Amino acid sequence: MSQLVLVLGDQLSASLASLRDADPASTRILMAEVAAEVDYAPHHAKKLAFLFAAMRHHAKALRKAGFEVDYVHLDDADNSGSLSGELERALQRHGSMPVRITFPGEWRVKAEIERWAESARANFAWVPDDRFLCSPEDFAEWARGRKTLRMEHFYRSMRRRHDLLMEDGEPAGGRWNFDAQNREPLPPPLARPAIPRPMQFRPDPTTRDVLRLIERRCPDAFGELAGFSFAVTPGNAKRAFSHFLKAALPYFGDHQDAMASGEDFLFHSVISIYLNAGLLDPLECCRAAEAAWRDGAAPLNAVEGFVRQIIGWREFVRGIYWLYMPEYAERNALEADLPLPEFYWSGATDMHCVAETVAGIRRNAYAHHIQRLMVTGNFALIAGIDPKAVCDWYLGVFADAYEWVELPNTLGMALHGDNGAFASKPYAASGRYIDRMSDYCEGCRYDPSDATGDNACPFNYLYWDFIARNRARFEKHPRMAMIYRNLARQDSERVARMRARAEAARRNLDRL
Ligand code: FAD
Ligand code: DLZ
Ligand code: SF4
Repeated sequence: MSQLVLVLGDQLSASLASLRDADPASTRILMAEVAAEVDYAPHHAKKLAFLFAAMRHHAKALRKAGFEVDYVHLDDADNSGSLSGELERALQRHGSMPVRITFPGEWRVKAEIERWAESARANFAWVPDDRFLCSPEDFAEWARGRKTLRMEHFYRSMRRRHDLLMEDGEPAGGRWNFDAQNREPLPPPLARPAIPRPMQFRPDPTTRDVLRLIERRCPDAFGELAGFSFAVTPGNAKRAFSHFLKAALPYFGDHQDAMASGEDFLFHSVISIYLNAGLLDPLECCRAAEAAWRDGAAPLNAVEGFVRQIIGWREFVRGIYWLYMPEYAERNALEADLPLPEFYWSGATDMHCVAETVAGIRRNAYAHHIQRLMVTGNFALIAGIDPKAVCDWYLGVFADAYEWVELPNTLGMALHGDNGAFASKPYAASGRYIDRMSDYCEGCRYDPSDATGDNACPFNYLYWDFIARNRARFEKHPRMAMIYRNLARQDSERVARMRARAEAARRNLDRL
């Protein structure tokens, strides 16, 4: 053999850069289920099951393509427990040879492997991960000299570069962004389009082996393993995506920011889990969505919104991650320090919006964007929860979470803990926002229109307390001036009552 290629758990793409031109006759592949990767975050049982089942299916496909694959199972007796340990063992088994790995998605993994390569004096090289449309180097070039990094500017350059939704050099429909049309709450049940379910897949014998492994080895893992129905092969992931194109994309735009009780997915694609592990290709998904618009099967506001999330936000947050890591993960600009309430795990809170969101996450290892941003994220922001604890939770509980995408979204977008590296102002909101965008408040013991009474919605007094608490930071911010004028207009006794309520609540958030 002339080279060893380690394929990581989120590198399950048929055309992975490190393997694209590799000769199966002279390439040995290593894939390893290891305890260190299971334990570095409080992983949801369905995330572990998804990843290991997809890894095992991918190993089979690679063998079918002619490669020798060393596949290390989590419960193999001599499993070393870490990726670097498995690299070491593989070289001992097969003798010294060059090691190639596609660039990883997490700083932690990069640092571990580089440490190993140095201490083992390995002949080692990273191969750029070209499954992303913008490399960290290109992003750094784009960012150089800019006073502010805004997704919208980046997104426009990506639309042009990849000729997506463009007509004669101009954005299709004459506008770059149709977000203003994408904020419709859901109409009442009889007046709304039927809400489809994401496509589900029955576990095959390989996946059933993994489900038994997770039950046995990770009995205390967060979340429900029962009902596992994710796709674990590229073919099935494509089927799930085609189903989304037909059944949900036409409504994706209008109701992108809506939330509803009992509706875990609404019109979202639920493809991040597949994109991030490599089962789907981002550009192919965008081209397919564009084709749906050109064929008249989906409106432009839906397709533009979808494409923006993928070539805009997804690429942009990865650029931010590699631009600022490793210092980025240490930021805590708002000096938030409260522990994460227990109800983030159990869902046991009277706040119906939070209880519904956490119950959905426990079931599915998934919540859609507005639940992540405006319910669990917003609560953590206005209550002042320690960003490290919040980020750890987000990294574990979502099946699509890898640090390159989780960290900028949580620390930056939701918690403003990066001091606004890319978000112009904090996404803080009171219960009125949640009431406008959902039906959660109808089933809640708290009252979204009350901020001081016995049944006052905690989001209301925590919101105003957050605004008052951070006055020195945000008062001069042009986009927050109206909020501070609003605070100044309020009766000072009312503000004092809200702040006292918030202070009491912040002493024991689990009472809410
Ligand atoms: P859709 O709503 O159907 O969107 C289509 C695709 O666009 C998604 O699959 C995703 O690939 C991409 N996308 C949309 N928004 C974003 C975004 N803000 N950043 C990056 N990609 C985006 N996404 C992850 O993939 N992994 C995470 O760990 C993650 N953590 C998040 C944490 C917080 C606090 C917030 C606010 C958002 C987070 N997101 C994360 C972004 C977003 O919420 C998810 O990508 C989305 O909910 C996935 O569901 P979907 O596939 O149904 O997305
Ligand atoms: C998330 C995860 C888990 C749970 N387990 C493994 C594993 O056993 N082996 C592996 O190669 N990768 C795993 N991963 C993904 C990595 O932790 C990490 O997020 C990515 O490799 C970063 O690119
Ligand atoms: Fe959430 Fe407040 Fe509405 Fe209850 S009243 S669901 S706590 S926003």
